[in-house]
Amino acid sequence: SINLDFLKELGIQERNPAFSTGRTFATLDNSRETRKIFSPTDGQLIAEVEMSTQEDLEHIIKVSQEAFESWKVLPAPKRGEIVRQIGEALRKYKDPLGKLVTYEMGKIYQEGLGEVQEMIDICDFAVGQSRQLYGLEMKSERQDHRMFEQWHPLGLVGIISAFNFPVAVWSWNSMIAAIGGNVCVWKPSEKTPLTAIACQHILQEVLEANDLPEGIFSYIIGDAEIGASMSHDSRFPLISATGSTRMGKKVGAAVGARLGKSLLELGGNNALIITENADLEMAVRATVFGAVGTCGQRCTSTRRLIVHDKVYDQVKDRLLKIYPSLSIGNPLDESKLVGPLIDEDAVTAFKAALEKAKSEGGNVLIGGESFTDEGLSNNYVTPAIVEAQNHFEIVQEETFAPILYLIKYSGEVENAIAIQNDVKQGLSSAVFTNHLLESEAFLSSAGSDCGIANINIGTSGAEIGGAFGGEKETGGGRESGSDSWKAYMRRQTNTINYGRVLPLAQGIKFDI
Ligand code: UN1
Repeated sequence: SINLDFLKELGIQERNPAFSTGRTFATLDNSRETRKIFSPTDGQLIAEVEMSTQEDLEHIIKVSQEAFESWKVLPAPKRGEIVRQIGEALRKYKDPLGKLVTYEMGKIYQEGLGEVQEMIDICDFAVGQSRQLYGLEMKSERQDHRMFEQWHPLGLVGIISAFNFPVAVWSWNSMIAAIGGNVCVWKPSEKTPLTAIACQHILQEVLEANDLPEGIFSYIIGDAEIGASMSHDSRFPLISATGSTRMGKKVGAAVGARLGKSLLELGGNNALIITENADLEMAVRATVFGAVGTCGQRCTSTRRLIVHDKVYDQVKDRLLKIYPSLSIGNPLDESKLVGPLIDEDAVTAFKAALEKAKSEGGNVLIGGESFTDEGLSNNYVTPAIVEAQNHFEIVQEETFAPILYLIKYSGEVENAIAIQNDVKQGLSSAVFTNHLLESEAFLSSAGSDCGIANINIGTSGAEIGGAFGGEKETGGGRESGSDSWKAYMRRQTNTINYGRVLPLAQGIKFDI
């Protein structure tokens, strides 16, 4: 049995409050519905959370609206200073928070730590960004006129996050939104509420030390109905949602119906291409991390491997040697590389996908079984490799599990790119090649149609400094680095006449 002291260190109790507006947490209330959170690692009950009601949401919105009035006028670099302190606090709690990510979500501890590192990195990034919320200056066509643009905060930003990156994706959104002067309401996945509550305890320290008002950072534990209420509510000018395409279509439609803004980070169906000019050893390593890392539950996970026929057998043999040696087991045990799926439904979906692949003519080469060992939950599986065709219905879908579809191509790299692009999703993509013409073709406007396109790097594991997101059914949103901050701001164009006459644009004469 493992030492659960990290739960206490992070403020997790047996029963946890339904929401918090920052420093203040809702008082526990026995009349509330609760949800029991079991660890996917060992099946043990970790804790219970109370579920929020519509009235709670209403309360949080009111408090957030009030907080926005003071937060938006605080100079951006001062907001950056708060985020700097949050980054420091996260450094302090990196180990316990990484452990909780692992215990509640099931990714291996190295990846749990990596996720907290992404949070720390985005804090550092946001601190710098807080002094760089640049607008452009344009040259006016009129004499003695100055024209420029400014970026102002939007207001309440609703953040709906997924179980697979339970804390990092929230931090990408909230830290960037916060330096821009917005206030954030976070609805974490109901599968992983404890990591959100732990983050709130970490924030609480910083909010208290700086005597900040309630409502700058809130969380609300709720089901899909709470998410839907947020999406329909025009008091949220922006909803940022991460999850399945099915969920994103609902959120996008609800927000769109009120002409609000949505930032959508949805499913991927990411391919890695191995050309005849690839360093095969590197390509295989990247493939394995991409396909089985996080047990295939990243939106950037490698789902399709498109291999040139000249090296196909070699790649296949190599993968079939490596897969049986992958150590599966408790992700807190640092000798393991593959942890569990999030829950038993995910195991069922994994097996159903493999059945569907077989029925469409796919050939399961390895894996696809449940994996059991003493002290483990029922959520462990052996990662699968399936020889398949790109047009299979199941290959066209994102199954959030470690299934790698092996697809053969021949001839030029353009043929592989055509296969890669022939899915509805457009998040991440990669090619392994040491041939300049192939890599340039892949990155050209006729190449990969994804938001992320890598050369000699796998599909997953993006750095926070770039804009993260994808095209087509991935939803089009961009989060994290580059100029993603603009999504959390409204642009205002300003023209100032410092002359003594009133010339009209376009040379229009209008003498009264
Ligand atoms: C996700 O799976 O939702 O690029 C985010 C990656 C990570 C983020 C994944 N940095 O794989």
